[in-house]
This record gives sequence, C-alpha cells and structure tokens, in this order.
Amino acid sequence: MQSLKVKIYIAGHTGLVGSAVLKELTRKGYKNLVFKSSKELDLKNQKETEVFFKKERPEYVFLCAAKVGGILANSSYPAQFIYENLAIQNNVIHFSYKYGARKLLFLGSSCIYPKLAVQPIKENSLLSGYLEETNKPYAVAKIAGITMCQSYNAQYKTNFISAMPTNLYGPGDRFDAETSHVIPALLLNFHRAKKENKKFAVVWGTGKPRREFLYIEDLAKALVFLMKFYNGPDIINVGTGEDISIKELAYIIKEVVGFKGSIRFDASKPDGTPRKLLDVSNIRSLGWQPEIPLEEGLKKEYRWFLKNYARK
Ligand code: GFB
Repeated sequence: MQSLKVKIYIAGHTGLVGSAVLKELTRKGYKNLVFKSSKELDLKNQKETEVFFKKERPEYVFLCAAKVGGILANSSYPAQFIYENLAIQNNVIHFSYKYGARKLLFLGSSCIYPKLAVQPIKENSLLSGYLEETNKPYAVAKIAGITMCQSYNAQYKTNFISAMPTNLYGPGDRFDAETSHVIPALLLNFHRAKKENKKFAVVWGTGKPRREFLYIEDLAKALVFLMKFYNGPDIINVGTGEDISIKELAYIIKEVVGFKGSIRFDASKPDGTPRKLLDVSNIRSLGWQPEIPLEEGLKKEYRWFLKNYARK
C-alpha cells in the first residue's frame, strides 16, 4: 500500500470496523477504494462474490465483514454466527487468492483464545485449551479463517495476515439492549434510565469479569499500519494492554451519561470469560500504540449516540 493509487476493497464497510477503516484510508488519501453494501453484494453467496472479484480484482483486501454481537446474541444465534462467518470468509479469502490480491487482512477476535488462557494472552496460546461456551461457534469460525489464511500462504505463497482485536467500541456501534456488546448496551440502558428517572439500572452478570476495550479509530489506524508494514505468518494481537472490571466500566458509563440512580447486577445473566487481556508487545514493538483513553472514547461514543440514535 505504498502508493495511494492501489485498489483496496473494504469488505463490510458499513459495520463498526469497516466504516472506521474506510474513514482512515480516505483520511490518508487512498484514492481507489472499492466497497459494496450487503444488499448489492451478498458475501455469503459464492457466485456473486466470485463475479465481484473477477471484475474488480482488488490488490488489497480488508476483510471486515462478519456476523458479530454481544454475549447474548452469540449464545442465542449460534447457527447464524458459525454459518455466516464461515461462508463470508471462505468466499472472500478464496477469491482474493484466485483473482490475485497482493495482500489480505483477516480480522479475528480476542475470544478465539482459550477461556482460561494465561493473562495477558500471547498469540501462541491459540488452540492451547478449551474455548468459552457462549461464543464457541463464532470463535471456531474465526479460528478457521486464521488457519485458512495460513494454509493459503503455505501452499499458494499468498500474503494473508490475521489481526486479533480486543473488545471494540466507538461511533458506528450497534445500540440494542439485547444483542449489543456491553458498552453500547450500557450507554443505551443508562440513557433510558436517566430519561425515565429510574431509581436503578440493571447490569448483566456479577460485574467481576474484566475486559480490555479499544477505541475503533485506534483499531482502524492499527489495521492500516499492519497492512502496510506487517508480513509475518503469525497472528498479531491489537489492544491497549490494559483492562477494567465490568463493575468499574458501569460506574464510568453512569458518569458519562449523567445517570443519577444506582446500579444493580443481575447474576442470572452470563459473565462469559473471566478475563481476556491481550499481550500487545508484538504490535507495540513494530511501532503502533493506541491514542484514545477509555473515558474520552466513551464520551465520544455517547455524543455519537445522542446524534444518531437518541431521537429514533
Ligand atoms: O460485550 P460483551 O457482550 O462481550 O460482554 P464478551 C462483556 C461483559 O459485560 C460480560 C457484561 O461479562 C457481560 O455479562 N455485561 C453487563 C453486558 N451488562 C451487559 C449488557 O447489558 N450487555 C452485554 N452485552 N453485556 C463477546 C463475544 O463476549 O465479545 C463475541 O460474545 C466477541 O464473540 C466480543 O468476541 C468481542 O467479551 O463477553
């Protein structure tokens, strides 16, 4: 990606990750960007995807298209999570190879690592233990994608790299009480509780699990950086290297939103993995580091929510 004229395809450009990557590439001055909405091109459909790749022949591919969701969405729709992710990545990876892409970046997730992995989690702990049950179908699909990239590199000499981002948040998130990830769910939940003058708001689980959160613009910068400079065969973690308990997070979000009531924890809801803090020494040693602290990122996301969602 040394020239600004190279043809770059962003798969999933309307999602949280893809839209941030598109924005970052535009900001950097790349001029030949290709993207299609899921209505125009269904990446689950092998024929449609092949026709697209045959015509466009992108040189660089950011594979950001995926079926994603929070802990409850993952456990409620396991079939969709495994099928849709396998189908999308199968098609995009294979046709990127078949139609000569110079490089592809595949996105995994920190949930691909074993539930009880040693913390902070190093890249080499992949497949060293049992997965967390609530997101096993999603994790298995993502592990298949990583293995597919590595297998194509080994057999066909492609340059397909895989990045493992930690939990993400920021403008472009999906706000839904049931299926969102924890940050948009709590912003929405506390916002509604504030509007309705509720005495308390409910947070799922015990509040004890710890999570690491990366602001979406920091991730987009990391992905463009990796596409330019990283060519290794191994997966690479992308995170902040710091985590926080869900309880601490809930209290910060309560402040950001300005909700004055109290917080109750509903332990009948799943906690998921107790902790998943990534070891980010590899990407840091290459020269990338995050810029946006959690509280600042949460304020930006809440402002975006107020502008885009609150009146709907
Ligand atoms: O964000 P979340 O769904 O992702 O949940 P995971 C994180 C933690 O927040 C869990 C708690 O311990 C939840 O119990 N939590 C508290 C809430 N209140 C809420 C709420 O209102 N909504 C949600 N969603 N959580 C996902 C995986 O796991 O992480 C995906 O299922 C993916 O596969 C993603 O990898 C990054 O970190 O638990």
